[in-house]
Amino acid sequence: MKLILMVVFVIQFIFCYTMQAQHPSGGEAYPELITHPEALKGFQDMRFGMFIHWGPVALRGTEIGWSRGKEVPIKEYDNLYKEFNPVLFNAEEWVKTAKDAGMKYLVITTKHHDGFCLWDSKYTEYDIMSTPYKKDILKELSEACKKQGIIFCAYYSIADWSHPHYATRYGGDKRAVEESDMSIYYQYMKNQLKELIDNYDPALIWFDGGWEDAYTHKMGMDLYAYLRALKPSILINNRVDKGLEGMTGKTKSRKKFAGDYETPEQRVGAFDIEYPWETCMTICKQWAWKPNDKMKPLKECIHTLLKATGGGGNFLFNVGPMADGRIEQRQIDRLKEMGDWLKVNEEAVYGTRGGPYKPTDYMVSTRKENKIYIHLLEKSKTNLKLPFPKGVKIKKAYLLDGTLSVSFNQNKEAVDININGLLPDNIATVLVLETNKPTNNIKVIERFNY
Ligand code: FHN
Repeated sequence: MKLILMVVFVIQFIFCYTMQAQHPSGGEAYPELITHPEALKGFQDMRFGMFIHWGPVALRGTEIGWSRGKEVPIKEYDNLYKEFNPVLFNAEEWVKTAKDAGMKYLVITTKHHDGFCLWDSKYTEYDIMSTPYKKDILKELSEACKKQGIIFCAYYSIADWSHPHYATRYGGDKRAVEESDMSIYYQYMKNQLKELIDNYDPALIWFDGGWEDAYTHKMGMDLYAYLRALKPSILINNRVDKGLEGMTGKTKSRKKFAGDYETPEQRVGAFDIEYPWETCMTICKQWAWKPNDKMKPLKECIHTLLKATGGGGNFLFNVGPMADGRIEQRQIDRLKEMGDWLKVNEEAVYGTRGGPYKPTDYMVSTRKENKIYIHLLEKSKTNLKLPFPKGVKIKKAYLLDGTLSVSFNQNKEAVDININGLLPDNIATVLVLETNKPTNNIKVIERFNY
């Protein structure tokens, strides 16, 4: 009997593992590599993360990297680190801000295009240990994340305008590039990335800045394979390679290029529940801190989160801390408002996947186990007539916040739903349809007039 049970268990395990969507992720040079299934599931279950763009440029309030040689003269920009002393930096507070927002992971610019490193790197003096602050930001932040249960992740720029062997400067910098040797710079990157993995154990590397021709498709695939060999469960975005079509985040050919997920930027990605993606967006206008920058209203922040999750993606929302180490109180307050909404409605976000209804201006949908969550984005829309798949029976319909009663009438191909009263939440109200079977396999419902 025991042997039979063992055999059954092994068959079930093999079936489950092979049934998980297997995403080729190593590119054409490494067809055997696939995205680590459990790591990907964990990433997608988290749905919502904090992006942080920070560095000595906060002293000037201009854009990180891009203001070098424009609003800030190059020599001045490259010497800001000598003034950088974020004495009010408190890793525990930053992580608590993410946690209070309902964010489950945190991605920080360990090195942006300007080349300044927020950690104690053996491979350069242009790092946090050369500033008056002299403390390892990444050490403090990764430890605070671990302590508070937030997943620590590292943004790393391939573009590095301060490294003598990085192949190009950029528009603002008229200096001729020394006889750069990209193979030397490539080894520098591998050394630093190994440092990051060995010392701070990020769950994910968020690459950026791989646009120059001198950084090749082969380099991208080799770097992906190198990192997966260092840490098999690590996730790596599609910007490690050359597949990115501009800022769309869409990879030209998913098998040809390396990367585990796509990265549409400053916009909600297209509906896609087959391939993982994450929208990244700024809470203000600028990625790095800017005085009096225009901040997004709460409704837009939450609707963006819901449209991303309803579309099958994650949402990585960016804050830019100030030079003294604090995140602006108004940004903290906005994120706390998002967290308060999520506290009531978190079941409809975390652990869900997009669909089955494609997002509209009035509603998005998510699903998990035997439930479909309809996120109603307009208060006036209280009567719904939605196509509904044959063979799936709705057992219960109710508002997640329990405020109003709901009645429904299901026929062979549709369901009429009536919410008795004006939707209470000015931001979004979640309607739950509890069914008689799992909902994740319901085919996508494209057209419906709601
Ligand atoms: O040039 C960077 C920019 O500064 C910022 O880091 C964004 C975030 O995704 N990525 C690049 C622009 O696509």
